[in-house]
Amino acid sequence: MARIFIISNRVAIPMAGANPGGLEVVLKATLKNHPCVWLGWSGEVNADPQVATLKKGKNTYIVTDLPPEDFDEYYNGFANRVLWPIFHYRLDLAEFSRRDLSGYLRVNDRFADELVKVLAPDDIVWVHDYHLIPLAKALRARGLQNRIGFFLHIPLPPPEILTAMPNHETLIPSLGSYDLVGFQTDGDAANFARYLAKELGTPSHISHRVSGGARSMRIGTFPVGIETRDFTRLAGRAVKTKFVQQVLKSIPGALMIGVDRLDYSKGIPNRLEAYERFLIAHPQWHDKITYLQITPKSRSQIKEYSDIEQAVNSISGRINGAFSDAAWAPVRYVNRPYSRTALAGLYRAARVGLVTPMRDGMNLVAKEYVASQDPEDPGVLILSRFAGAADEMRAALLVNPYDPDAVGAAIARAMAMPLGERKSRHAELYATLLDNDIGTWGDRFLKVLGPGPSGEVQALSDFIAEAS
Ligand code: GDG
Repeated sequence: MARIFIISNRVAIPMAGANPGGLEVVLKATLKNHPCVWLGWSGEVNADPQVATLKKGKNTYIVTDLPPEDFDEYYNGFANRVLWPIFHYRLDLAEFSRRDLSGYLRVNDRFADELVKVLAPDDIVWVHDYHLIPLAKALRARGLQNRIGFFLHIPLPPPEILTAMPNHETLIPSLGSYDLVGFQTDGDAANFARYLAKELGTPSHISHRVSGGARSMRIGTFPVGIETRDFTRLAGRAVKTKFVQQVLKSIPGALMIGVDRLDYSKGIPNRLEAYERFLIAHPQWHDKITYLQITPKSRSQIKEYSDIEQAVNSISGRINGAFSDAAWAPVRYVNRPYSRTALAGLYRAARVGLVTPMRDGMNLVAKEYVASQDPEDPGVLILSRFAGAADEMRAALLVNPYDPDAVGAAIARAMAMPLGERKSRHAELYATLLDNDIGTWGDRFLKVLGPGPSGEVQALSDFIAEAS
């Protein structure tokens, strides 16, 4: 039986009692339904890097350490200081260095070297995210003819932005070495198609030859979802826990919640400013709303991430300084992670879910918030139009995160929304989530990647036509 090789920057090795990470949740059905080998970085930085192999059930996990220079140049450098900001439309934050690019290519080569040792000819390879764009090219250079797919979890910007990235001419076309490249939204896929048409002349240039026949890359849209029904059940149980009840007892009035990694793409400072505008414009809501922002730290070694931390501390301090009284503070800003159960319970308890990234591939928090609600008394989702999730979640209050007055007005609207409207919006959103449950996402991608014709992938020319 063909194995599925999953390749990603980090590997979520299952351990008893551990909280499943984002990628593990997304890949859960694939890991359950197929024998898989998951290969990636162990998370350890080690001058003498070790490779470890671990078996759990029918799945195998292969993790490699990174030496310090690879960690700096590949992870902190090219992946998170160049690709992450540029793919989130933030050219102003990109810090390019040739050294980082060569570290990035070196780690991709390192992963390719590990893979060729273990891949059999009929294994299927599924590569995840921006850390590993040139991996298929590295594998093809080593003579591999397996089917190889790539899924980008983050947005892909238009060619007008992408072409400002030094060395885009070699990096982006290297995606042509994959058999299938998947995106979160049609807009991302269209941006890629436009890039290829503009930079490479005609779509046919993306075909490439491998010995034994012609192969051409296809592109498709595969929006990531969540385990909707499981999450609803979890939230229903979790809201009754002592922890969630204590949180609710400790605040006067309604709870509004935001949950994001501390990242500039998530728009936390803009969101706090919008809340400040709401508090100024609607004094009647003072001490009737508490905004809980849960924000685990991430990538702390990168300067832009410590800058955002300071900005969020300072704005939340300013709001609390200006509006608090002895019995009420308008903002609770928490810098630590919580368990998935605790989050599910808090989502369910929250009257408003505030999800306003400046740019986001999908945003699973928006989907988790909706899945958590009690259908008889649901809360209201306020969602940025620049999150991939906005394509599907049209019944949310869609907002422009660059317009704090409009986001402030949406908070007021959500707080005052009558039960009937809350229920009908929630029913529509929930039906959308059920339509695109994560249980089928991996199999859909693999079916399209697998041999044989498939009607699910649009022709490149369709995307170009849509984009123009
Ligand atoms: C990338 C793309 C795309 C958050 N805090 C805690 C915690 N979380 C969980 C959330 C959610 C996940 O982390 C975050 O997912 P997002 O989708 O919101 O964002 P990224 O991490 O940026 O993910 C994104 C995603 O990939 C999937 O393709 O949607 O656009 O950027 O599940 O609940 N989980 C726990 N404690 C926390 O404190 N346990």
